[in-house]
Amino acid sequence: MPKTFKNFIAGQWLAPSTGEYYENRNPADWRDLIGRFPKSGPADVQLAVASAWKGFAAWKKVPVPRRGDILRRVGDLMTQAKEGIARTMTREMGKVLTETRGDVQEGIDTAYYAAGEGRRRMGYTVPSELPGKWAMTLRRPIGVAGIITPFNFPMAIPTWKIFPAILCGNAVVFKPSVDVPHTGTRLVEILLAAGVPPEVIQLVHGSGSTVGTAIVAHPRVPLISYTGSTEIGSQLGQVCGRMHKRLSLEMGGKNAMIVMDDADLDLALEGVLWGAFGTTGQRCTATSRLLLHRAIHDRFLKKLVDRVERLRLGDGLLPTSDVGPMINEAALANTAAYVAIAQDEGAELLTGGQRARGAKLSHGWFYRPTVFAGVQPKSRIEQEEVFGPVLAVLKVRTLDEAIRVTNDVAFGLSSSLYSRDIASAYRAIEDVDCGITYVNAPTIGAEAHLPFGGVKATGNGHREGGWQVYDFYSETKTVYVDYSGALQRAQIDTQYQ
Ligand code: UN1
Repeated sequence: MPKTFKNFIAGQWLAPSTGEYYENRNPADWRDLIGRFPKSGPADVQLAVASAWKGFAAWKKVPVPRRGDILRRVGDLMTQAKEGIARTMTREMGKVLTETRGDVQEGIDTAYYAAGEGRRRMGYTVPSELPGKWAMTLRRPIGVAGIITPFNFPMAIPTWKIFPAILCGNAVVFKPSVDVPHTGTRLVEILLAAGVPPEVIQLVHGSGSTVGTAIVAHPRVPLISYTGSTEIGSQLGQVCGRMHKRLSLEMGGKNAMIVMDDADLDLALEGVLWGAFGTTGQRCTATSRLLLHRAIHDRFLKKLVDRVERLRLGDGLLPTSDVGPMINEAALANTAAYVAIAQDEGAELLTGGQRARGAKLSHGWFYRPTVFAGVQPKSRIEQEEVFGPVLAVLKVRTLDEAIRVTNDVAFGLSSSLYSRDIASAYRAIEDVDCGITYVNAPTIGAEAHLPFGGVKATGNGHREGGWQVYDFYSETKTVYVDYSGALQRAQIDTQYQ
């Protein structure tokens, strides 16, 4: 009998007000039913928000280093549970075990970073322009944060948001993707076991259109952090703009890897395989365009296709699998639609381009890793995010042209250059319009203690990771203390006679 899961609201595991549930199934074999999860409604969000404010009232008084201690315990518990969580994640999300282990590790790193930040929540003190007066800043929590996360990093991305939110003293209403509710549940269990007070974290399962919308539109959720599609992000931007909410958006990418003629080609080959087909291409940072210098174009492509054809598709829990399934039927259909678009546009299909079938694959959402060559700048397959295992290859003549093509898309998340020439490397670092540039590494591989995010249609100016994210989850208060005993007027009484 599959388990029926609950929300965590108002300090208890609660059935949804709707009484409705949905089935969560393994994308590698949909006959494997993981459990039934709540299809919550607006009333559940209402209760969660009210409870979170109660949690906030007490939590904001807890000294920040103490909050950090709890996050350290969160990291310890995640370390102990790492293998189990990774298996849970692969079963519900599909990516291979080595990747889900990395995903949990990113959560652990984020927890320990947050623990350290507990002793470093910095304001600053500067001299005032007037005598007998002090000028300084401090950071204050904001209230309740609504956190809405995608399926592709079921542990890492929620931790990027939840850990800094609670370290800063906020309470959280968390809605994980409907595709990965089990991993979201494991995370909340760990937070509670580590000592996060029950009303500081609320877990509300359900769809973006119902639960996500209710969180974003709730007048008492002043802070929203969302990772997902650019289309939904723009809608959230409108609502949050109208309601004066603080909003952090992390959205699409169309990340390019440039391989110059002086590159270490074997290294670049390993890089593109990992960048394009890791997580079955379902990363915002996935390498989805490959820009090959014409001098190495043909020979690189030949090797690439050979290697892509040898990637082994299969259940991510098996050590023999290199690439897991896609997340669901809609994702697979979307990828197939883009393959058709690319073919209509005249791109040359070198390998893949169809659903993978076979004894062990026919009950899962497997799509063959796909490579298109002869892709034209400005074509849809070159411009639009696929979020699947599809790589578009373009031929370029110069670094200038490569940088121009790299930049000529709506998005600006990640980028990569393979070259042995230091001047080329610095050109790319300076001129590529993206939030992240890798030199001699693929477009993926962000680390928890560095800022993560993009420019243009990828984001709205915020960063996750590093210390920058702590600014998003707190307000600055500026404090002036005048102990001179006299009225001193700034800008006016500043002249010494
Ligand atoms: C994403 O691409 O959706 O950079 C997030 C990486 C990960 C995070 C990626 N650490 O590969």
